[in-house]
Amino acid sequence: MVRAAIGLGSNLGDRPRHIGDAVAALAEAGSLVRVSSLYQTAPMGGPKQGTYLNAVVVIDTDLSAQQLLERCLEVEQDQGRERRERWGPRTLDLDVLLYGDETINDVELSVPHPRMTERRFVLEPLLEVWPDAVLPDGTPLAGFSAGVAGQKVRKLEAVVPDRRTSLALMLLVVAGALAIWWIGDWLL
Ligand code: GSY
Repeated sequence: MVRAAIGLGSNLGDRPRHIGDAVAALAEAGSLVRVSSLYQTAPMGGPKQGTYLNAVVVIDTDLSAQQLLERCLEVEQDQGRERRERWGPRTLDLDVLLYGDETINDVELSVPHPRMTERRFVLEPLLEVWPDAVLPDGTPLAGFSAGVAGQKVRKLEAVVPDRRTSLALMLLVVAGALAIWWIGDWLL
């Protein structure tokens, strides 16, 4: 069993859905350890294009690195990704960022992902869910955060009201319904 980190990105179509569906599909490639929040991020490189949503998942998997890459490509294809332009907009992009402490330099797969330390849209969600992640030579990834701090990234907080707010909203709805009923009754 190997612990791996996968980066997810989408800037076309229903972005939260593409990311959510990909997380569900990746859960079947091993056992999900953590899923980061969604991050709204400014596009880096390529032509002028829309804002990305990015996230990172950490999984424990029995798949080899090559099998994991193939699984990622299948998930991208399943979600209708068209590879049109290098660095261009995409419905879904999955990158194997880390695969245990392995360094892989194949034609199709480079791990650790060669540009991960330069990209806040990768580092920030990764460190949220795996704060002590390290490169294969033991260098802590947290050490690269300061260098990417100028890049625009916004963590999207889940909009779940706390108990007091939920109660207040419920009371408001009940009071509104009673008021409508009472006014209706009075008018007739
Ligand atoms: O490498 C992934 C695709 N990609 C992204 C991305 O996922 N997020 C942001 N913010 N910019 C990007 N540029 C490319 S290419």
